[in-house]
Amino acid sequence: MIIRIRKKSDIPSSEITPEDVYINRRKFLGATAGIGAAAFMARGAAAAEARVPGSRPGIAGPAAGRQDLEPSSWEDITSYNNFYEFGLDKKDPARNAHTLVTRPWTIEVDGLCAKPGEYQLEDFVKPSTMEDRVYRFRCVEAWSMVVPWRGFPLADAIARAEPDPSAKYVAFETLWDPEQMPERRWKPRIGWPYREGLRLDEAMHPLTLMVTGLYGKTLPNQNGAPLRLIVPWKYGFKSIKSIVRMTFTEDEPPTTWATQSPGEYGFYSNVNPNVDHPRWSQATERVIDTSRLFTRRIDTLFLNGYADEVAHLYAGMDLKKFF
Ligand SMILES: Nc1nc2c(c(=O)[nH]1)N[C@H]1C(S)=C(S)[C@@H](COP(=O)(O)O)O[C@H]1N2
Ligand SMILES: [Mo]
Repeated sequence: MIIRIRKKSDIPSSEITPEDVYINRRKFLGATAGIGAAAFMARGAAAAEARVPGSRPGIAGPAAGRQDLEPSSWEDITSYNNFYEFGLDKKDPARNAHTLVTRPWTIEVDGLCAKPGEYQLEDFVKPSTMEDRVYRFRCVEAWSMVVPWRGFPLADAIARAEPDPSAKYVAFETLWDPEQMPERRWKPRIGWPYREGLRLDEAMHPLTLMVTGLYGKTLPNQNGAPLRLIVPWKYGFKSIKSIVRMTFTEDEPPTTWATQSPGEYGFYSNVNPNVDHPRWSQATERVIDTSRLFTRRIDTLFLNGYADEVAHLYAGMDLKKFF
């Protein structure tokens, strides 16, 4: 993965939040602290419409292990992205991903399952199971955000496909269409399409989400519209965007970054402050918040703060070996 270090002088003035917006945002957050995501949802669409870009709507909820962290702003979440198909700079996806055509959208389900087939997005996504969840998000490049996603448990989609008992993993693929995606010069370096995978028990865990929205709104293209994965205890690159295929396999499937650089990126990619990347420490993370003048660093938590929920999945495994 390419690490770019941005100098303070590179921050455009448009990223600096005016003081009055900032103060109102804090007031609003203070007033809504302690209100859960369910209560937020009950307030309905009127509140959702009242949001202005750059403000942080009053979504409060458990960002596991880190209740002190506020959700990152809409602005930060949608303008500081990794989506290499649309360029390598953090600002490129927001600039370029408007060319991605997200309707109609087909998801192919295949491999070891009783109900393979091609699903239209509308059939794949069941609105009745949609939830808002505020999750910590930790990139392997040692930066982090807190994101209010909207989505449904991946377990629901897996159950509908009825995987065979021999299926042990599920693999995902991103759309690869050079006509819509400008990053063609990477073709020889990265074996497109972008691929990811999970062990089936990780995929079935209730924290694992298929995401279609952000802050209660439709997912912007740069964040992986119309359908992306979120696995909150793993490094961000596991959370594959713009998914067109889901395949059940018996063997561990090849994944983009582990294929690209096996010494640096493993299949598991669990957030782990005790296992450093060969080129940098994973013990701390930089909080992305362009409304602040100074960089804030916080300690990285084992399994990104979700250890109580997911550590049992790795019982008896050497996480230095299976990184
Ligand atoms: N198809 C695809 N999915 C991807 C990536 C990518 O380059 N292509 N980048 C990954 C990485 S490294 C991260 S950190 C997250 C970023 O998600 P975000 O832009 O919504 O924060 O997407 C992941 N999913
Ligand atoms: Mo990442």
